Amino acid sequence: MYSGAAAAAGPPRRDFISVTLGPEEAVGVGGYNNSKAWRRRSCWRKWKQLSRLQRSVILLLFAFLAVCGVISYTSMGEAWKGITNKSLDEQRTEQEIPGLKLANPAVLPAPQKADANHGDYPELSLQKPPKPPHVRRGPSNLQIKAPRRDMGLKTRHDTIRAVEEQVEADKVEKTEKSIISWRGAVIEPDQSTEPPSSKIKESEKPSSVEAEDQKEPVPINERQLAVIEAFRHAWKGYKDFAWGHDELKPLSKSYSEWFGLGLTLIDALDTMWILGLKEDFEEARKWVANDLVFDKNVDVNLFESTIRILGGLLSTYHLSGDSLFLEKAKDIGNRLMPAFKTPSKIPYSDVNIGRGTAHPPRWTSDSTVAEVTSIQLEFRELSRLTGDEKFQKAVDEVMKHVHTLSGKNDGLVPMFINTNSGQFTHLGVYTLGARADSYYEYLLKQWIQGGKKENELLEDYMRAIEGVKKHLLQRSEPKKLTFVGELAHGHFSAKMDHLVCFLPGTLALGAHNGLAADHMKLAEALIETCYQMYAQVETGLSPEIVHFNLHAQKGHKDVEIKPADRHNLLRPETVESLFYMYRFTGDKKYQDWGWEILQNFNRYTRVPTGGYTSINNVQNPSNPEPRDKMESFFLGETLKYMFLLFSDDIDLINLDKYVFNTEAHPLPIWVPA
Ligand code: DMJ
Repeated sequence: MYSGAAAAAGPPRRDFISVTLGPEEAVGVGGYNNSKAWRRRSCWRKWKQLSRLQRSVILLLFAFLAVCGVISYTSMGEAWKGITNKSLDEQRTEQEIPGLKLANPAVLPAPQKADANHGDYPELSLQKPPKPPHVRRGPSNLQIKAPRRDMGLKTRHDTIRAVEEQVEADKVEKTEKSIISWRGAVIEPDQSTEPPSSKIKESEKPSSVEAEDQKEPVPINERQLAVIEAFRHAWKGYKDFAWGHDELKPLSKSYSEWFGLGLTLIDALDTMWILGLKEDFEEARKWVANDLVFDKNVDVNLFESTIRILGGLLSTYHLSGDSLFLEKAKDIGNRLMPAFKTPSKIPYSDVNIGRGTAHPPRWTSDSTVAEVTSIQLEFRELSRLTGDEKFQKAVDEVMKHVHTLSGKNDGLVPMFINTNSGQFTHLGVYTLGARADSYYEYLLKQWIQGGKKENELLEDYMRAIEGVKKHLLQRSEPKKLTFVGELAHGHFSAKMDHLVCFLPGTLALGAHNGLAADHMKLAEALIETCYQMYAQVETGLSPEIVHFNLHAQKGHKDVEIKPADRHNLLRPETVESLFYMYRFTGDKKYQDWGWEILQNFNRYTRVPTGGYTSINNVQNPSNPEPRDKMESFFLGETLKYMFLLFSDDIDLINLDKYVFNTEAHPLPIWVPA
């Protein structure tokens, strides 16, 4: 049977077992007797024939095999138990994630804690899918969805691809939805626009666009798409070269800082919302959440930071319903308050928002009249939202004080006011351009914002328009364009800033709100003039300042431009007024004029690598001399008003529900509780 080392050389030693099969026992040799008795007898005989040593060795061998058998049985039992448990785990996993099969369960790492190594293999964890980056109020289509649970978890790569595919699918879904159903933002006034006396409770905050989403969507048209394209081009430049900085320098592919507060990004937030650029909005929102810090040792201009930053944050809060923007608005609002700590309560021009100190410009203790009287819409709204009346009190006091001041000329105000005495300075110069412009605009708009009850504001506004008619209106030659000039110590100057082109829009808004019908007539005449300030120029773009011809001269147009005034800063005022005019008249010529202007911006100010630039010479189409700067108001105002001008949807920022601040940030009109 078994010969052990029988093959070893030399005679067998006694220590070895030698088992030899006899010929009769060999299977297949001779006859085969398979009876049990014979086999039992035969085995016993053999056993007896063995020596004692051989028997002991065989017994020992059996004992050893028996022990091995027991040991291996125990470990097989464990293994069996393990297999049984694993298959239970698999069953549980199947229940949690239907359809999920682990390709190779034995090598999967044990489930980790949510925060352990999550950057590497989040998708391999059998825990819940990751939470979305933030949960926010506002339209559901702006919220970031968590990955679907039924994606299947095979390999890390597969899972990432699945997530990417889902994101792509969501993108397409979002884009399609935005094009067909985005309506901009309208809030229900009775939910969110009570005057400041009643503090807004958490539950009463704006419901954003939900109610409007029920309405039949108004499709976006070709011209609006062109504005979206222009915005995206401008935004690309800002994103690529100036992200988080104040202004893009599109030619040098860099940026400039003014306050170091991401001015362009904040100014553009509500434009992105209105244009339906939700992904760009989300990205910018993240910057506001993570990187916008006001605790900085930096001097900011009170007026500019109020209209662009505070105004931008407040309107974005209203449109999106996202409390992040209100929190940031409160922060900057509080930090600007030291400006009002002056002997006269007329605020200083500059505030250090980190140190909490304020001061006038180095060379004077005067502030600009337009600046101290064009921060009211924003601070009043901040009081209404927070229930803290200090903001409104400070700015109302300025208006009340200015209302009583002497030095006006039939409602027209000088350009400077002293922060110590509270009196106008540099008397005798009157303009509706730089340094005075938005004083007039905010008289009307505060009156509208407050529900048309604050009579002093209306009085001042009406008187001022009479003053404009009496002292500043003239007609040019040869086309007899009505324009608004300036008055300096009794002398009329036929100079008109492009800034004055806010006036037709404001006059039209007043007429729409029930003021004198002749305001609308004047608005129609003035918007024609503002359009001619573009149309009569070689590039089709307006210069910063024009001088009108009062006398017909052969070969001369109405508009003359001085070499120092030839620049164009991508300003919004004409487009702004075109928007109001179209809203209130429905006359398509206003849209056509705006379309021409957009095309000329594209022709002469668009920088191929991203962004638009202000130019130095609107009279030279072959070299308009790019200035290498894109002002934040191009995105905050100019393109926003373009988009609204081309829209036929009066609910896309309904002018009976919203009033725009002077930086084109819409704020709600208050209605009585
Ligand atoms: C903007 O900041 C505001 O519109 C302001 O009222 C005037 N200047 C620029 C745009 O031209």
